[in-house]
Amino acid sequence: MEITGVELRRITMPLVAPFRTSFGTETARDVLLVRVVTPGAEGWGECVAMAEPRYSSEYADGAAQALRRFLVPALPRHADAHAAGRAMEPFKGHRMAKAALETAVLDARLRAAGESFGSFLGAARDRVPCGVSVGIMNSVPELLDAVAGYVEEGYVRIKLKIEPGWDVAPVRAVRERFGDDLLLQVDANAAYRLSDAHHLARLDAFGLLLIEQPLADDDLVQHARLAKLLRTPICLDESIESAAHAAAAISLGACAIVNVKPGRVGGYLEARRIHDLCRAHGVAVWCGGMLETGLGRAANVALAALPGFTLPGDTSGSGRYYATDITPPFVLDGGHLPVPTGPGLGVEPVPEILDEVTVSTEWIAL
Ligand code: NPQ
Ligand code: MG
Repeated sequence: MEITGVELRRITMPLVAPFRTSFGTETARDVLLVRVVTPGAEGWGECVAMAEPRYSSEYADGAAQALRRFLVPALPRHADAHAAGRAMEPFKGHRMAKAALETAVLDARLRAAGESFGSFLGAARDRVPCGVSVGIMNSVPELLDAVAGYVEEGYVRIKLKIEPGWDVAPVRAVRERFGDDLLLQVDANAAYRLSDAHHLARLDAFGLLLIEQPLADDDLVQHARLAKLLRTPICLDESIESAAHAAAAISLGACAIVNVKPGRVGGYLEARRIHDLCRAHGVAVWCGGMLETGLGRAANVALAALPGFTLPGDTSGSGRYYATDITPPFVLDGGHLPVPTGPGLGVEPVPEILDEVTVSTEWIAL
């Protein structure tokens, strides 16, 4: 497959409501899109880096610079996704930037071949159950209203964002209001210390599916210590940037569950390796979310259909974040999203909508 060039496109998407986590409040999503152009087809990749390096060290402007300066120029003119991955390997880090380019190459290739992402990755089902991530709110009544709305929409699992000062009380309130059958989990985005173990153990009373990334990104050893002090299973997100990290976390006993985000680990190929590794070790995985547009969402839904994804993901409907998505929207049906079946991602941006949200474009000839 001959790649003639790569377009970097910046878009800004307003969020339907502010989304607050332990690392900050977002009101709009600043997204970098990568479009790979070949004579037969074009392919899209969505870079999940935030505008500011708060979730991880990557950020959208930095990812764009890594792409234009190093990653795109390293692409062979004739490349499939594996070759693209190999060509980018000499450059350290910048996994979200690499993931976007690899995804765009893979999408172009699959569209040309008429094969879907789901088929390529090894999807085992045609729809996936969906959870939703609920931000930190100003009050418990406000939170209960938000959760009630999502339960009403059919979400099969609720994830509450927590931080010190917003943990036991909101979890207790949601349990009391919605009962013990609601699938419920929490995500701290690295906001606690090991010295908070006694406090976090109070969450054990609420039958949570898991607690996600309670401690610092770079501290597998302390997560292993914490795991011994909690009954709630630990799930790692920020800590796992590769299959090697996942292997280390599993052998240390740092987690019982892994949140797989293709952007965080450098792409869908590495995400699939983590899935395979975890499955072989009996470690459950689920697909995380980074407020993707329909492009990133399509690929995530395909990934979430792999057999080892045994827990509902943060693969919410488009409407969870955006009033108008750049693709035809993903809409929940009985708590599930359908795995796209068309070639490649199976969805395309709507040109007029894409134009409306575009802030800049840049063409890099190969
Ligand atoms: C998580 N996502 O699992 C992340 C964190 C996150 C759905 O909870 C802008 C861009 C804002 C990416 C806020 C969910 C974000 C973001 C939170 C990612 O930890
Ligand atoms: Mg998380």
